[in-house]
Amino acid sequence: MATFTTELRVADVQGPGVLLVCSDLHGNLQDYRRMVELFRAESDATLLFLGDLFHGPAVSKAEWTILYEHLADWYPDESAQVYRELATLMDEFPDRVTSLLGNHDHAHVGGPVVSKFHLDESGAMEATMEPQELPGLRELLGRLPLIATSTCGVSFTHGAPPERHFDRDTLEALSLRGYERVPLYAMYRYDLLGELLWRRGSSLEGTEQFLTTLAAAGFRTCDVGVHGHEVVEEGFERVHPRLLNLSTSFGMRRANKRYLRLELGDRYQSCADFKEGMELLPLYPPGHPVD
Ligand SMILES: [Mn+2]
Repeated sequence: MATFTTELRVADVQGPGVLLVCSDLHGNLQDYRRMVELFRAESDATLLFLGDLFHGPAVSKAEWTILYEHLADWYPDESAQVYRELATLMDEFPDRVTSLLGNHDHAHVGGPVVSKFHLDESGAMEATMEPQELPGLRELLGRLPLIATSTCGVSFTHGAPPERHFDRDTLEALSLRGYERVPLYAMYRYDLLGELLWRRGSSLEGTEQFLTTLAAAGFRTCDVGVHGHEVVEEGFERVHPRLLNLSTSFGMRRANKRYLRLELGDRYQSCADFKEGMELLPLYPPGHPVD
C-alpha cells in the first residue's frame, strides 16, 4: 500500500500504488475538493500538495475582471475551509495525505509576512477563523515536511531545488521560527529553508547537485525534481531534463490546470518521462462540468 514516512522534514512515498501531486492551491476550495475526489477514486494512492495551500483573492468577481481576467479565472478565497478539510483528511489518512510547507504557509509559523491580496496574508486569513482553531492550524503547518522523495525516483520541493550543500545536521538544526525580519527578496539566498520555500528556478547542474546531496544525506536516490511556487500558465514546464515546474491551481486558466499522477512502481528518469495524458493530467478534463 502506498504510504508516506517522514524523517527530518523529508517525506518519502513508498509504493506500490499511485502518487497524486497538486501544487499551489492558494485557498481554492473547488480545486482542493477536486484533488480529493481524484484521490478517493484511486484504490491505492497517496496525495501530496506542494505547499502554498492558503492566501487567495480578496477581490470581487467584478474587480477581478478589471484587474486579473487576462491572467486567470476568478475564484473566491476559501483558505480557512481548505485548512479545515485538509486537517480532517490528514486525520483520516495520516500516512497517505500530506503537504510540503510553502512560503505562504510559513508566514503562519515563523516566516516573513507575505503580501498578495492583503498586506498581511496570514493575519487576514487567521482573522477569518475562530481563535480556538489557530493552535491546530499552527500545529499542522509546523510539522509539514519541506522535501519529498518517492520510490519512483522523483523528488518534490515547494520552490525550485536548492543549490546549496546540506546534510542531516543542517536538516536537524532547521527551525521554522525566526524569519519574521528577513526581507522577502533575500529569503531565497538566506539559508536552506529560505531557498526551499522561495527559490524560483534551478539550473540543470544545481538540480543534479540537489539530488546528489539528498542521496548523500541518506535519503532516497531520485533522478528528477518537481516544484511549484512559480506559476506556469500552461500548467507545466519541463525546465530541463531533471526539473518539472507544475501548476495545478493558482494564477491560471481552469483548462490549463495540471496535476501529476505517478506510478510508484515505475521509475521516472527525466521529466520527458512525464507524458501528457498519462502522468500530466488536466485537473478538469474537457467536458467536465463547470459549476
Ligand atoms: Mn510559493
